[in-house]
Amino acid sequence: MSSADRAVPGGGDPAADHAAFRIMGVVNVTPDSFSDGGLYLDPAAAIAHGLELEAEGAAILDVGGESTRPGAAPVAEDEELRRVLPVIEGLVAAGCRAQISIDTSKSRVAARALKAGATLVNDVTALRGDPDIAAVVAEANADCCLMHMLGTPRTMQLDPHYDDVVSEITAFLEERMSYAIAHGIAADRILLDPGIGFGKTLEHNLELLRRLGELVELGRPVVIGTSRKSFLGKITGREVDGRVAATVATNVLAFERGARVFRVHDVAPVHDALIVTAATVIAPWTTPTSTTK
Ligand code: HH2
Repeated sequence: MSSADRAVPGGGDPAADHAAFRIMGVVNVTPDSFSDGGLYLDPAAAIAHGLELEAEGAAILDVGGESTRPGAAPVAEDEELRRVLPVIEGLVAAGCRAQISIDTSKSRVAARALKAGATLVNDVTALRGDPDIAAVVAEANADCCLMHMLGTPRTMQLDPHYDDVVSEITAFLEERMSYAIAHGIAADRILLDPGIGFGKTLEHNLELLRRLGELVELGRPVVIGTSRKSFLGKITGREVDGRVAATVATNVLAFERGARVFRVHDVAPVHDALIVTAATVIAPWTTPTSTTK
């Protein structure tokens, strides 16, 4: 089934569900990502995986060459480029219609990826990691996802503490948005992400999901990334490959609370769950064949 003929709210118009939500499918070109490390290191495998996620309903493909799992070692710039560029080029050459996102904190990787066809920079440091990255995003007039992280991937899970996790992250994202705008990035290009699992305990993650509406009030689309993460394993007792249902639950809940972009590994089940949720909570659902009785 192609992405164009999926059933969506609005009677079959794919634009309708993209207006309600956008799924960002994860394409990790890494040996060490926490749930799929090593599966798509070969560019051909990563490209095929990205196209499959697009066919399943991903509106965005997030291509990453450096793992951010707790304790992950940094990757050299050349190696990161070697991993991601052939994949972005291959997706473009294959006629991929999904927006291509580059998951990086390095300005040179972002610049080369944007030149190759990416139009979104997903920076888990929210433009704090590389002083030149904001200018690269601004220059390309690209979209930009600003994510909250406490510390670095090496240190973030060492006893994270907040007085009020939601108001502190809201203030952080507001400040990062001002920084981005001051560096020439248009406000309407910015996406905001609380960074589930990045320097947060299980309770912090749940509190963020519960009070997501406070982040939505910042006025930019909120991105949520719960996919297969360890807090879901702590609650369900399941290993990474058994966390799809838990991932679906958190994404449905986040949608209902106002999130609009969903970064996931398992696109098909999340897409089905969100079209049903969107049909229920947003648009009146009418099927193309429905009759009025
Ligand atoms: N989570 C991960 C990586 N990048 N970007 C955003 N905006 N939001 C997230 O929640 C997020 C992210 C971690 O997931 P994954 O890419 O599967 O793992 P790894 O970092 O180990 O490659």
